[in-house]
Amino acid sequence: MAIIGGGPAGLLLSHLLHQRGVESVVVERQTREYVRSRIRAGVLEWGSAGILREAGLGERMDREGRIHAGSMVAWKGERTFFIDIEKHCSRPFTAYGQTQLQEDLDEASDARGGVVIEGAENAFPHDVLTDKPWLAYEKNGVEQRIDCDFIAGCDGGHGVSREAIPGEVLLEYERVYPFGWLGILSETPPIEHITYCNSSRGFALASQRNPMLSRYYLQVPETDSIEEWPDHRFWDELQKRFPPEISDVIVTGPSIEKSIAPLRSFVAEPMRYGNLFLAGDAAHIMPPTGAKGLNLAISDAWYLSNALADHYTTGSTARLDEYSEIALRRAWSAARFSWWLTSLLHRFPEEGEFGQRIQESELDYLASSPAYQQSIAEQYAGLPL
Ligand code: FAS
Ligand code: PHB
Repeated sequence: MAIIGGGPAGLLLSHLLHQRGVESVVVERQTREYVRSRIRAGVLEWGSAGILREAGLGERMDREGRIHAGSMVAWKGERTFFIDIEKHCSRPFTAYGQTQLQEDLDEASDARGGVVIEGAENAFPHDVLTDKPWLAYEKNGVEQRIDCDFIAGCDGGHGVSREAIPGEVLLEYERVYPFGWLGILSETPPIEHITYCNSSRGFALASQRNPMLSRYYLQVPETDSIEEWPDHRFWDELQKRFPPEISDVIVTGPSIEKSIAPLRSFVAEPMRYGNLFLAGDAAHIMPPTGAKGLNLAISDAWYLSNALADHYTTGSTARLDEYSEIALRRAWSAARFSWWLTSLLHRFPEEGEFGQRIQESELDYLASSPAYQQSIAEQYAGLPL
């Protein structure tokens, strides 16, 4: 298999295929250092952690990751409520950064002699409707070709794989949100719980990477730049959005990373075209609110590697034929939950004060309803694979 993209989806797919006796080559546009430098996700669902452990990739995650029984929600500048995922569905999640996972995947690839071609330019799938597809790319200006049985497009939200699917076949669904997430990393002790905050000033999130590395986010207008957000302004605004019982325990410090991520929901159908398969952000983009993007990349890689292993061992194409339907069912479930949680927790100016009060009322109801908590807990924890 030829895999375009050496992010979590591509490297995990390559690792899982190797374990199933299927050979693959990964072509990655950037260097591994650059890929690691992108600060992204921080939450692994129960199912994702299980896949990584089963694949022999869980040792550092279990050592450095932190298992959380649930997440905290704060609203109205005064109310807080702990959504007890452990109690409601016995599938606690693990706080473990995507950067660490990328390092683990790189290390596993090196250990197994994985072939990852960095600095690969102009990769593009060819003849995907034949049984002899091939991948073209350039390395140091020299054109290269990989003849293969299948091609996986794991090239993220701005990759090229989708372009190999004709416009009359490809269906794209998108919702763009009028704001972004300004995120910082600081070498400070995080607060205990991952805490989501609905405030009339805008959304805020407190997260973590390790006992001395905190991750915080603020909803900011999509037109903002990081230059407009010096550290003192970030910390001041963050503490204004959280209730005092939380803002009083936030330890501030200099940021060591600062970036703004746009928010959008995107799903492309189908996730298969002939012998080209899409996985991860190449097929779907989630607003990070629900912490689903990375987890979907993991489940796509797991579904696809199992389907390919089935094909090579039994000759059956049944699971390959159902890959797109199964992966899309999970992607749309995550897209709905991520859209709903984004709509509940962020400030939408066009919704006015009525919209703010409706959100606060829904959070009041959440705090009062075990049934509602159960529903949110099982969706946040991740539905069974
Ligand atoms: P990735 O984008 O990680 O990897 C794709 C790889 O393909 C990249 O390394 C890229 O260099 C390479 N590539 C692209 N085009 C190529 C080409 N033509 N040829 C060769 N290689 C090519 N998810 C969460 O759950 N929580 C979060 O807080 C969160 N924050 C995010 C912030 C940002 C700014 C972004 C962009 C995403 C965030 N995500 C978050 C989602 C993120 O974690 C993705 O879901 C995850 O990286 C998906 O992994 P991949 O599908 O491997 O895509
Ligand atoms: C993170 O730690 O980056 C994180 C945590 C929870 C989210 C999104 C991002 O929902």
